[in-house]
Amino acid sequence: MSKPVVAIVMGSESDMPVMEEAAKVLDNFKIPYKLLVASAHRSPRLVQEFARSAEASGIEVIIAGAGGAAHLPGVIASETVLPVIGVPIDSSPLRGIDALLSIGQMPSGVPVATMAIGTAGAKNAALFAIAILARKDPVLNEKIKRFREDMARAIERKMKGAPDS
Ligand code: RP5
Repeated sequence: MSKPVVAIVMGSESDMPVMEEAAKVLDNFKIPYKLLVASAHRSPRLVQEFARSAEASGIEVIIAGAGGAAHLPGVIASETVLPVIGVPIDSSPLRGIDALLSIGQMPSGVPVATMAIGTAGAKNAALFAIAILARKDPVLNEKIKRFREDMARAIERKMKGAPDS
């Protein structure tokens, strides 16, 4: 099996149902990835070790999902220059609004790309990671174009079958 180029990190095992959606997209595009549960506050050493060694281990993009105070993507970004894509998880009583604001409001100097809350964000995080990888992979770039075309065609087909068309 080829070495992972994307890492999907999440703050808790309870984030897995959302973050699995990112993994499924990467599977469809045949992108090798690794999954890791590491919490910025419960297992900070693990997060630090992962982030510091990610670049040298061949990872090119990091997707980090967390709920609540959601400092995981920012903490990872503070320890690596790899692009970090944050996914706010709707795991708290505030339904992800807290995580969205926390991940989105990174002070200047250390960026985190912020996706939508929940499964849409997880899927888009994977597509965004693929778009980054595709900048130096023309075959992957074509796959993204085909994916977009297929998406448009599926909607067009549905509309053609709809009563008023
Ligand atoms: C965050 O706290 C995790 O990312 C998760 O979304 C949330 C709740 O974690 P658990 O209490 O379910 O482990 O750090």
